[in-house]
Amino acid sequence: MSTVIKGGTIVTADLSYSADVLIEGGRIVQIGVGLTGDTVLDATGCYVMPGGIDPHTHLEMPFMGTYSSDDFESGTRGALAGGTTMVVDFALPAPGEGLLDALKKWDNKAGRACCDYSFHMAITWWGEQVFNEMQAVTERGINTFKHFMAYKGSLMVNDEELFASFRRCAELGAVPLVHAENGDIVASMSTRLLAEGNKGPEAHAYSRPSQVEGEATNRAIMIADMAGVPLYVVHTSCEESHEAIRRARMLGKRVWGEPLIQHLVLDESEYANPDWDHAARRVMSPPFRDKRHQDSLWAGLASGSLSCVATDHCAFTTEQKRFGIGDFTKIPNGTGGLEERMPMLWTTGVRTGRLTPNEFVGVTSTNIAKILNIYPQKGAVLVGADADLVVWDPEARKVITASAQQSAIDYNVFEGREVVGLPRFTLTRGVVAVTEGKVDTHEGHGRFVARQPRGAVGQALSTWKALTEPRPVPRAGIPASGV
Ligand code: DUC
Ligand code: ZN
Ligand code: ZN
Repeated sequence: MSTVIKGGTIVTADLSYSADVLIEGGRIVQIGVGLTGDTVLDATGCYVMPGGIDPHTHLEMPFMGTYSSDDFESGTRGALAGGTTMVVDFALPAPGEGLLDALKKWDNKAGRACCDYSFHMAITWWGEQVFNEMQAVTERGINTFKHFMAYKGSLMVNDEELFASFRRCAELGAVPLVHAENGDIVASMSTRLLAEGNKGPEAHAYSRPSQVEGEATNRAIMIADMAGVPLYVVHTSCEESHEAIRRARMLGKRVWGEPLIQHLVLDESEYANPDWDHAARRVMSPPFRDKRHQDSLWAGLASGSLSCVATDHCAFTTEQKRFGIGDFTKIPNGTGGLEERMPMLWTTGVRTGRLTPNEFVGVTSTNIAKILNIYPQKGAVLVGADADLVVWDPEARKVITASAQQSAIDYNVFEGREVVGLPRFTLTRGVVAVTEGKVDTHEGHGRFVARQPRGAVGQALSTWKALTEPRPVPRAGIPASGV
């Protein structure tokens, strides 16, 4: 059985052109004009693009005394509804738990996924077992390791542990990821805010100003440089962090930054809303920022200093958020966005002229596929690539509302906003999962996507060599440098 997508304009990260796409066995087998197939999908007036890849989700994650409420079924159903055809979730070992044991748990949960998926492995503690198991994890097809520089007392690792883990990543050809916020300062500010009687959700934002993110991003970049490894900075939300990434890239370092759709669209005024539930539903880390930071993120996406747009989808119900009444530090951190990422970015990015359609494809799909080393299996419209595709109707519109969403939670942080640009069809390995808003997904259809290590990286590695190469031994009276 074959499927042909007819009459659309193919839009990739590099170019746009009119052609049909023929699919067989879950893959693209031909691209050309006048193609025929058993099933025809009409793409007239639409763009045919690689399905989105969300590199940052937390589905059914144990966190802050509860579990995030979207699991791999509802989360990936929402993803497909919004044009995303692959998610990368975080396997999170509890402190002291082995990486392979954690991976087993995530394998089980992800068995319910409706679209393809992969994992990053979190390094939440350090020891010989972690060091050894990192190799086994890479052999299982995971080439990225996440480090929390915040969440002191639970997930946070210190600088010594960061350096050791980054060095291990360098040896394995893996890429470290960081949640870059200075956890010591956040903890200290939170204690003080609470002591001064600031207990509401607005204090969450006061406890994590942009400087804590800028400082941690700078520190992580320097540690990665000394370890001779590239670095991926998740949820880049502010100018200070973006500035550090921009500078590092200008100096030839491989550092990537990932803004979230929430930070691009929603700002800190959400926390000033007098409705406690409204503000608490928007508590996430890093918090929403002001327009200056948002403008910086948009500029970074357009100029290429920032690489991917993600969601950090970590959805909690209102009931779960209310664990933090009377103490903002107990509000589970996280917001949803999987279903809205692509339509919202199209509406606020492409329709406003901030991004071209090709740049949209780059930041929602192709760039991350390249960083994760799965291009062109994913992130491409090319013969041989997986038929993870979205037929995008740039004129279709809807108003976002929780009552129509796929997510399991009871509200939507984008409630009431109109989006223009939606999938006419979403295909996951050739199977049509969404037709004009009608979702027809299959639990368990998703497969794990293995990712090979990227291998040694020239420039970054040379820093490590320079630091570790044997130096001339100074002799008495003769300066080693000859100066
Ligand atoms: N930030 C969140 O808001 N939720 C999950 C983890 C994180 O870093
Ligand atoms: Zn994070
Ligand atoms: Zn996250």
